[in-house]
Amino acid sequence: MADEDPRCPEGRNGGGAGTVRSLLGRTNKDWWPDVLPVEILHQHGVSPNPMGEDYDYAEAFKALDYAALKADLTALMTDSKPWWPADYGHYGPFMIRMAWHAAGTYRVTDGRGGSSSGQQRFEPLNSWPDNGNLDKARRLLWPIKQKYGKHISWADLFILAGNVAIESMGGPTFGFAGGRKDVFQSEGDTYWGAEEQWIGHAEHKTRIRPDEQLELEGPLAADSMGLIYVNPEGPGGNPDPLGSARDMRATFSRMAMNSEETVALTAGGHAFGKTHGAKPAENFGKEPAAESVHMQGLGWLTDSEEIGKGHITTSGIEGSWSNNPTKWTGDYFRLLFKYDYELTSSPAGAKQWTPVNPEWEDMAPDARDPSKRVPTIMTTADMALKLDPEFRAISERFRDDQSALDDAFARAWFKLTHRDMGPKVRYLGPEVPEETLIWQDPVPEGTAPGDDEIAAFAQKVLTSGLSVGQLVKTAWASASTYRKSDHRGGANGARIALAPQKSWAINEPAELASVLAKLNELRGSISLADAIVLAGSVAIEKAATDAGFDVKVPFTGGRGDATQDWTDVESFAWMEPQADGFRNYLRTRQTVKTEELLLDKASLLGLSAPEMTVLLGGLRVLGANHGDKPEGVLTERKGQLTNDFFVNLLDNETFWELVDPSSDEEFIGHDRGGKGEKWRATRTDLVFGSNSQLRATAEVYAENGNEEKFVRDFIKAWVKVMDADRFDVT
Ligand code: HEB
Repeated sequence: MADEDPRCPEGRNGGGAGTVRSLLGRTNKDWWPDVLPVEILHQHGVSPNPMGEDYDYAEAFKALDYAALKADLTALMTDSKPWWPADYGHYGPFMIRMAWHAAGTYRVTDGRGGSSSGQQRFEPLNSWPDNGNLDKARRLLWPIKQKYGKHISWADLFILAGNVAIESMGGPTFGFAGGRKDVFQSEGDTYWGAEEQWIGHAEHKTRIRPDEQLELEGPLAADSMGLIYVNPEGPGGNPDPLGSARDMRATFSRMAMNSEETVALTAGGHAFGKTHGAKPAENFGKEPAAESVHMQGLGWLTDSEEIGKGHITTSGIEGSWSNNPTKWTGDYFRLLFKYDYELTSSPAGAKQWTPVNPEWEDMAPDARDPSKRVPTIMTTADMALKLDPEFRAISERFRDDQSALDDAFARAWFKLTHRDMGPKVRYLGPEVPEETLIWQDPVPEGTAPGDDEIAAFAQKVLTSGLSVGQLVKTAWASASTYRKSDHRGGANGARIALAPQKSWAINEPAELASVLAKLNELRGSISLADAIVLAGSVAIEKAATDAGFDVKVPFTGGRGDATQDWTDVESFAWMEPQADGFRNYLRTRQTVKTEELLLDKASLLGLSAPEMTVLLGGLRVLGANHGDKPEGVLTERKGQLTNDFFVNLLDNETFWELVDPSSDEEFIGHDRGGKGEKWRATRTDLVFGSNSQLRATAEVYAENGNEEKFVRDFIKAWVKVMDADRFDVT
């Protein structure tokens, strides 16, 4: 059933059944009210980015001395600093954890999170419980960041440091691509959860609660706010390895990782380093965002004498997984299967698993004193790899075949750290792998049609019998899958003609199939992807001409057509829209207000409020509503590109009533004093009259003298969406 679909992007489980939540949940201001509100300086289009408009990161990256940077990173790994000494004299494991936590916030449902903008530098991530002490890892990198300056972003540096760390300990990597541009403020558009308490707090509840029929709320990908994936001590702190396996599957699948990738990543990661729980957590300071100014952005203060002894607490769990924690070996699986493990407690009181009667050689060196040996450990999440039957089969295979683990780990790590970068054309640097991978959503190169071809096709489209509404809707359906969060989707590739998109309810499969069949018949050698966009442009030009405006819709050809074989159906399935306000579509009522879903969609498309407004008003009068429903079509001349939506919405002579008092989704517009029905509208339409900021924008488009401005602004915003994924030409 649709309303039980765990993929539903805005979720319905937050805080318990029936809860209405806001789009963004708890924000930085709620968690840390005292943080200086620097954002007040960046209103009305003022940018917080000190690099300025002219800075081109891709250009700057090309001038980077990549080999020198890698050599400096390699040297850093074993250059232990007294203010935060390296465990075993090697920062490698610490850097891997930093890189993994930078990438691991990604979720495939809305494409947000991930490493691509360096968000770990800002609240909330810099202060998340699971990111404990990673502030030091970033500080250790500062001299290198300072040295290479504009040529390497923080976001790229985090991931590259992870790669160099793996390589410097003998581990396998698959490649590295640069191209992650830093931003200079906390991303305000990401919903991280509705929790009012951090994990560890007595009131805190895990998000996956099978007893209460609670699944992981969409779009989230971790079992608690502040964690990257699952609670290492087990579900809700219970040392239940099978429950942990269940939660691992739920959370890792939210980033389109299968079980093999999940096992390879976790075991491969835990080949290295250790957990930290040498002292009870009360002995340690607050998170960075809550600390005093003299701490200079560092948090989780540990007494310097304690640091020297290695008495650090991060997760609270204490010990390493392997007897060789700074070397890539098969020891993780060897020990996991060689010993029985018993539940024990760390000095900090965390639940962990210790091998029964380990042999001396299977014990690990002490992090500060290699002459001492200490027992290894497993977390409850690690025990899941042995006790869950499906995970166990994979683990045994990896135990017996090191090269299979090498390959699976290297590939899964590359996917983890690059999958939010979008298509391969965005990759930079000398270590970009040749091989094309299905999760890169590859699209074969296209050829731009010539002017004559375009003109001939346009002529055929106009006499094809397809309506303006059909053509506009198809082009919109194709292009509007784009999301700036992970640069997936978009019109290039024409994946709208492939599974799963061609059968998404939002795309009205039967009608879509007939429009695509017609376009295929007419397009000649033009790619289907280009033909879809071009047909939409032709329709808009006609609609503008019919309204009395002589305008051109700019078209940039050259899109290619993807194949079904190179389309990751499962991972695209997560992208199915549950709502699209631009087509006045709502699958089922969500826990957030329907107009918030429009805002979310506009944000993923990278639109401003004026762009969202002008597009929505234009799409309504062009007839692009899902199922051709009448709501919001506030015009007597559907199919013409006019500002009628705004003029009629803001007409003082109309008043609005609920269609049915049991639902606040649909409304009837009456003439004041009259009873006759004039219009129908949804919440998504009416918000442009009720919200003060959107109303102010709608007024501009309803004003006398702005009719042509409306048409021109619509076309500009339209083309922006059509070309949003054209990294091949920009
Ligand atoms: Fe990990 C660490 C958990 C996955 C890599 N980890 C860790 C810890 C914990 C964990 C608790 C500790 C922290 C402290 O310091 O205290 N993980 C975990 C979980 C999971 C994971 C639960 C899911 C299942 N990892 C992972 C992955 C990776 C990793 C995927 C990659 C790939 N880790 C890691 C490392 C480390 C860790 C490298 C170490 C760090 C140091 O040494 O510092």
